[in-house]
Amino acid sequence: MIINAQHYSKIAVLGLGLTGQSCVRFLLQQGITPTLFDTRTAFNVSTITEQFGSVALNLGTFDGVDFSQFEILLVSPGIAISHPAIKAAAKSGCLIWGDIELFGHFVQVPVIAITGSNGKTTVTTLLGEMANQAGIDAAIGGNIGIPVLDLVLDQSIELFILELSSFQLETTHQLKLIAATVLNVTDDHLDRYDDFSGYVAAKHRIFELADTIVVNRDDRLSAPSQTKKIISFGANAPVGENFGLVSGSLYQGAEALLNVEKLAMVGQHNQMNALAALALGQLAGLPINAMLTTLKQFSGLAHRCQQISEHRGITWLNDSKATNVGATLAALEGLSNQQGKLIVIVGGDAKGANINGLKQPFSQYVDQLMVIGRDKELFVAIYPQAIRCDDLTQAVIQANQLAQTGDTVLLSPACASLDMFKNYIERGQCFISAVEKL
Ligand code: UMA
Ligand code: ADP
Repeated sequence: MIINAQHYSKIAVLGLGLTGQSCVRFLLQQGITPTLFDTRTAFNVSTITEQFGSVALNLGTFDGVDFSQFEILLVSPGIAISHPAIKAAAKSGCLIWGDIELFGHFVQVPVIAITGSNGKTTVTTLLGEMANQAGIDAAIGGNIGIPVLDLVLDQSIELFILELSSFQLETTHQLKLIAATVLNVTDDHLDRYDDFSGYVAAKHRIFELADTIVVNRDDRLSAPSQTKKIISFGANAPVGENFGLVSGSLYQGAEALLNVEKLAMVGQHNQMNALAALALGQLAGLPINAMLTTLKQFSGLAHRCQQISEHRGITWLNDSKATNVGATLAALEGLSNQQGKLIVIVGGDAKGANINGLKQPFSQYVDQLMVIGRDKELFVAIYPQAIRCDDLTQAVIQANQLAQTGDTVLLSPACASLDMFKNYIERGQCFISAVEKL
């Protein structure tokens, strides 16, 4: 049954971050005045009143709040829908939606969506560049930091490319996607899910929404269990219409597309990202030449395995966006052939993840491990010779004392930054400025 958002007027917006504020803006444009809720008592109310005037605003815990008077709860991704008050509202018939679901009720052009534990932002941005190179007015949005409701009414947009998180997928039910991918699945956000299977199930919700799924052949958790049209990518020879890697070149079926030396991005994980973007782009009808031109130009994004300096002949790499084990593994594997010692800085908020998957790669690739942050002892447990540091700046100073010409120092924390920084960007900038001060 298609439920049309335009039939509803009693709507509550839960959470007043980027998403919540975009929901309020959009609803007011539609002539609907929502009731607003945020659990934070220290919330700066003026950010809301200055934009929206006197809208009903409730701050503080949701415990004991009766949401059943509303027809729709628009829940922000930072709020767990397992909260008892939200569950009770759902039980009494209230619809639990996110901004992505509401977007789905209004969007009128094709939509592609990208999820996965790592590579979402890279693939979303890359695909957006490919579309624009092909002369298509494409917009990127979603978890990448651009709320989709701020874009949906823009008549000039011909194609939407959305990065979706597991949190956003939990509250999305009827969005229609021409194509979607789960790039890969490794442990993440286990502070929000009961276990790994809960996280995987949230990611897999994307399969219900899409006509065609782009599957990673090297990760069985990226494949749907239901019958679906599939195009695959992987680090081996492809058959049929699928994408793959043969003797150092990107291929579709038997056709060589591009030697990986010509890719502006580096690392095998980025070769996989390139293949995923090619598959999605082809499903959106993008011409291959425009996509290959983009791959030769797009050198990746800041804070992702980015070389920042060669101070004293030491290579300093900023991979602050490595907020989980899978991303740090990709960085270590990408550096496996480098000459000289490898010094790695890890630690922060592990979000409840099991980090044991790093034990073997640490012993294989890493010459010295420096640990910081709240969960540093988890890393000491799997690598007892790790050096404990008070903070990132101290870790940089100590790494500099240990490193010599030809060595590499990599910040790839395998953890969220929130125990020490506002976000991964602030952490990356702290690393860059500590290196600059050496
Ligand atoms: N919060 C409360 N009480 C509330 C509402 C929020 O304490 O009532 C807290 C949350 O626990 C969280 C913070 O406030 O710590 C922000 O939550 P939010 O839902 O208000 O977040 P937004 O500002 O709306 O940003 C969200 C995404 N944030 C999250 O999923 C936590 C942004 O992804 C996304 O860019 C934005 O919507 C636009 O779509 C950020 C993120 O960290 C980058 N995503 C996670 C990730 O990539 O790993 C999933
Ligand atoms: P996301 O948006 O999913 O967090 P990003 O593109 O921002 O993904 O990259 C986050 C981290 O994951 C970076 O450390 C990056 O080097 C790493 N990464 C990017 N693509 C992949 C991939 N396909 N597999 C594993 N790690 C990846």
